[in-house]
Amino acid sequence: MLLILFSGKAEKFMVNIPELDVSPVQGSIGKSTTALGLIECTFMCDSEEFCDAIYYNQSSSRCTTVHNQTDNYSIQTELSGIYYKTKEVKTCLYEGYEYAWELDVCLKFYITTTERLSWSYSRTRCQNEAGDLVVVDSEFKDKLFLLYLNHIHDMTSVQRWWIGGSDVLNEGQFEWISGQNITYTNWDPGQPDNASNDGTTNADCIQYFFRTIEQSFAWLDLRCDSNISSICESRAFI
Ligand SMILES: [Ca+2]
Ligand SMILES: [Ca+2]
Repeated sequence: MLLILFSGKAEKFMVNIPELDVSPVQGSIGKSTTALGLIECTFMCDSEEFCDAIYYNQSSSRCTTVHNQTDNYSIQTELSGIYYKTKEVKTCLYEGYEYAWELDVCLKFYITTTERLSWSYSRTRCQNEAGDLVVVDSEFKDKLFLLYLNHIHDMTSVQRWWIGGSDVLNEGQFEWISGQNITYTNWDPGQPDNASNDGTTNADCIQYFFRTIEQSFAWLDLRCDSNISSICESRAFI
């Protein structure tokens, strides 16, 4: 959704997906190459203007992107370690939201200085746009956000992002705003510590924070009244 780095002309015909045990599909192969995982494979598709679907073979790590695919499969299937996912296009109702086909949600990244707000004000703004702060409840979603945020960081140097989790209700008991317990986590080592990096306590809200040594984002707890960037998610429409 964020990258248009590659564009190519694609022709329609029946193709076999290399190394994958799937029937020929209508379309043409964009790339067929090694990817580190399913996320990297979906990101490869993002970077291709005409990509409509990916096939990812977990055992061989081969990612194949397909252009102009017309066959209509379900959103995601897993067949003996082979993942298939279509790059659907849906509409987002509110301005500035973009459809993330990998997650089937609309996302908006509030980036600029004037857009930086406290956790609760950021949350209210998302709710006014028929959504809420993003809930990062799976490794897939987290890894995808790490790629998005690293990409945005390269362009804007934004280092902090509110997401929809806190221990406001019960100190030490972090939960998502959806009410789900937090099971998957990506805490930076030593976090959460109920402290912010200015030495103050009562850090109750979860942020993605850019770690300069690792050059990647992880979760930290931070005071909820800190004004930082935020990520909203809302339902997509067909
Ligand atoms: Ca806390
Ligand atoms: Ca902390």
